[in-house]
Amino acid sequence: MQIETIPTTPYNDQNPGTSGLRKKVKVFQQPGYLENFVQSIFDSLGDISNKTLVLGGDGRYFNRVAIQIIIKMAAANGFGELIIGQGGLLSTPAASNIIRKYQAFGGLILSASHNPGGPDEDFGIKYNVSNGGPASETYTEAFYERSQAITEYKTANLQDIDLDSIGSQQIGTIKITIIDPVSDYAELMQSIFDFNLLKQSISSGYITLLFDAMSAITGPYAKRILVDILGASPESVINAEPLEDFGGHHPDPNLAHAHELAELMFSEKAPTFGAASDGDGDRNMITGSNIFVTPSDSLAILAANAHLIPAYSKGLSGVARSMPTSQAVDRVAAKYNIPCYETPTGWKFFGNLLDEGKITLCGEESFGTGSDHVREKDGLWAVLFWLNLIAVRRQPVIDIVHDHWQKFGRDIYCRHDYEAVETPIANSIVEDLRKQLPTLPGQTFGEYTVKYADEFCYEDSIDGSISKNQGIRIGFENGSRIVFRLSGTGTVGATLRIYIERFEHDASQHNQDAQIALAFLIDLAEQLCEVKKRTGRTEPDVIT
Ligand code: VG1
Ligand code: CO
Repeated sequence: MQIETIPTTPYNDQNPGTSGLRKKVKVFQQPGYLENFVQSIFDSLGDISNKTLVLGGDGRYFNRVAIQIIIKMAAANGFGELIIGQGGLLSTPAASNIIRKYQAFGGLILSASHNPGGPDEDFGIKYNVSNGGPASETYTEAFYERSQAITEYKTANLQDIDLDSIGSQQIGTIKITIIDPVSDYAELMQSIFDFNLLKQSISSGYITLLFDAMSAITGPYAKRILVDILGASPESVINAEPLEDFGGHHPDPNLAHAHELAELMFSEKAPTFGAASDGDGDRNMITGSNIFVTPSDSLAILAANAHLIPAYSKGLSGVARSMPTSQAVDRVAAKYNIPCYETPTGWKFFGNLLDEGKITLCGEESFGTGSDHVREKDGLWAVLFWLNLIAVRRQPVIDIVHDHWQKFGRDIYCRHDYEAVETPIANSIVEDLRKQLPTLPGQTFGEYTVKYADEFCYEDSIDGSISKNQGIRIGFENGSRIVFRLSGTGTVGATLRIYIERFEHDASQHNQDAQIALAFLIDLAEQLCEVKKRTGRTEPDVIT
């Protein structure tokens, strides 16, 4: 195996965001761009000689090309073994599981998650550490810093590897193992949920379901688990073939993008349960006949019912949610007398809490839910959790949700996204909000009096690290909140996210449409940030 050292010069934009480095494919295709970033990661990891690296992606355009490049670089940099998903495929939660199960040193996951794919769309790459979770900011800052000073990268002069044949081969100093991307994950799911009960509920017809894989990575996982193992009909998994461009759609599970599923769930032909996942399989959208479950409510409901699931029957050590996620799960934690943590947006902030056993479940408003079984959010896990719940409680989704609201009250919630806003405008919106913060507390708008107005700063209780500027929060005396933050995953301009919530205790008011119930706060948010006025837009691009 001949190792070559290739001279290179830095790119100035290799700063990872909320979840890895995401750019247009064309950016990644520039000479040395991917190589620089991968070498910067390898250079920042300490001793990697003879270590095992897991490698796989969501199958989007450029996945296979990138994998071949990384294989050669991993070999040249001294890794001892590569574990790669067949066809270069691994969902994000499956990669997390493989890293943990095979005690790998880390993993590279190639994905831009819910962002569209194709030659003119997005690609991404992130590094996960040995606990299976996304690298912390200490690492990602080191990767960026290294990328600014890089002068060369190493690659081995190898033939392309056949990614489609399962098995191991030794090439020079490196062993390359191609694995079935699904089987370890399917085994893990069987160890968590009551598969016998699920099989019965499906074969008896009590549960009918539809899962939309959105032409992304979860197709093969859903087919194996839901159809082959649990016996659902083959038609219950739609868009099951991973496509390099996701069929030209956004592989983002929400009512706007998973419209085929959404339409069916609100029709007379609706099955008991409907769900969708995203590009890399870590998100979930949960629906039942005539109801869409907001991710914040879903987290709270899973927490309140976890004792009904075999793996969580002993109860939860604690729960956590990202800051903009609604406070619904806080109410469950208070009732069960378990700790509830509030972290910045992004799964990497849950890692320490999970590793230390402080929390069992955690989630984000952005369709992400997970537990201590891996160190990533997990779309199909959430789907199976809900199915297991329906099977145990023998209640439709709508009743489970309404019961929950009855018991805990409803945190009416929505998020408005303004995408591809010109960066200077987005920055000035945030700066002007920042300037208003000291003047807001004590001010009253209608029936809402501002209790606090600040910028969220997180101190990790385990390692003491501090993450500043994690979103602007305006909290009211009655518990309502408006949160503003800029996305860290977009690739065009800036995306402003506005998160709005209000608690409603009165059960007679629970069945309102969130946009109507939150209309006053939605207007107030505009009054405070003026995004419509400054951009000339009349509506958000996406409402979830
Ligand atoms: C978004 C979500 C965040 C999530 C992140 C990665 O980040 O808001 O909750 O963790 O995507 O999800 P941002 O910075 O754009 O708001 V995924 O499914 O892209 O790995
Ligand atoms: Co994702």
